[in-house]
Amino acid sequence: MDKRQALAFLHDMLLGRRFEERCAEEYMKGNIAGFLHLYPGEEAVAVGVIHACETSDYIVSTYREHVHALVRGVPAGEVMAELFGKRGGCSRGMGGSMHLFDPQRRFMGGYAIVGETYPVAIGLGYGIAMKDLPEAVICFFGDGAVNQGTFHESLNMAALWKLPVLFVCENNQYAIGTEIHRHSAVPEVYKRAAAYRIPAERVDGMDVLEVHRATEHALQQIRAGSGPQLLECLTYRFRGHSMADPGHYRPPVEVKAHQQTDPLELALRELSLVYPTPEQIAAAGPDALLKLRQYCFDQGHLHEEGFEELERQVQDEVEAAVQFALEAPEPTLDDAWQALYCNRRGEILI
Ligand SMILES: Cc1ncc(C[n+]2csc(CCOP(=O)(O)OP(=O)(O)O)c2C)c(N)n1
Repeated sequence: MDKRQALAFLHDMLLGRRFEERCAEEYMKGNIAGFLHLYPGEEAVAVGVIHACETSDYIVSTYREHVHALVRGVPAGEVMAELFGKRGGCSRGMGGSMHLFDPQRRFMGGYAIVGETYPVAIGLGYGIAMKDLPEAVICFFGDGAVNQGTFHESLNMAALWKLPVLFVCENNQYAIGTEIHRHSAVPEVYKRAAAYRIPAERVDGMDVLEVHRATEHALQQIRAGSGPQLLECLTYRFRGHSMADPGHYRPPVEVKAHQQTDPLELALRELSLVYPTPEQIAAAGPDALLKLRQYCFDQGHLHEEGFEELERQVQDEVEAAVQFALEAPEPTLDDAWQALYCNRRGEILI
């Protein structure tokens, strides 16, 4: 990977982390209402996958989608304004955190319903196949979404019709408080794709370079006309499921312990249900952001001062996004009507 690309990855991962931390602060201040699902820990997936896409590809995401939108190029101010419910938001303030949209950038949501992303991706993929275009659809979903009926229906159709869809499972190993081995008879998500003869790979979702490589490879196959692919990215969220979830179900050194099989370790996990402190999380790793920073240092792409400069630049971007959101006007009643029904020409029907 060349320097320009490595630094672009680092910038986007850092922006994703700082943006989300700021969202938590703004939520506590009351500037953001409703549900808020944050992404710290999982940045390598969004950055690795979306940087491997063309601008003509479509992205369909979940309710944990702020960073997907940012990496796709939706301006941070428009994402923040949407979370604030303001008119300057990318969904004109009427979608909120779980419904970010930017069709111009082919960012097709933002969905609150678990398993809702698959049929949308299938529809987009079908449209591309009918027109025989060299485009693809990225369909993000969580590990908890693989037990929805839509998963199986959509994989079946995608395989049958050879649709250009890359299914990307962000396996952070929890569906709210339920660990994957407690909700899934087949906890290795990538193995499920075999039922539909869809090629699948499991990668370390904490390693942005690996995610990027695997996505590039899968997209090459898709563009060559071989039909859908599935990528399972093993990752971990550092916070609770949402701002309403303190995550008390997670044992103290979870980040370190979750892949260990030592029975003593497992017993301790059962006994001590205390949410890990930020220090424990930082000490335990692996943190994809720190890993990439070290890679940039080792390759000579960056030095300590350069990283500090990047940190400042990202903080400024986040600050500007918050200012934009604070100053943006509220949506009007007219805006609400306009968002209901329209025809293909955008004319309001009610
Ligand atoms: C159809 C449906 N059922 C239940 C819910 C409530 N719910 C919201 S998030 C969630 C867990 C999903 O976990 P996962 O797919 O692993 O995604 P993650 O939150 O870990 O990113 C559930 C059950 C919902 N939104 N939609």
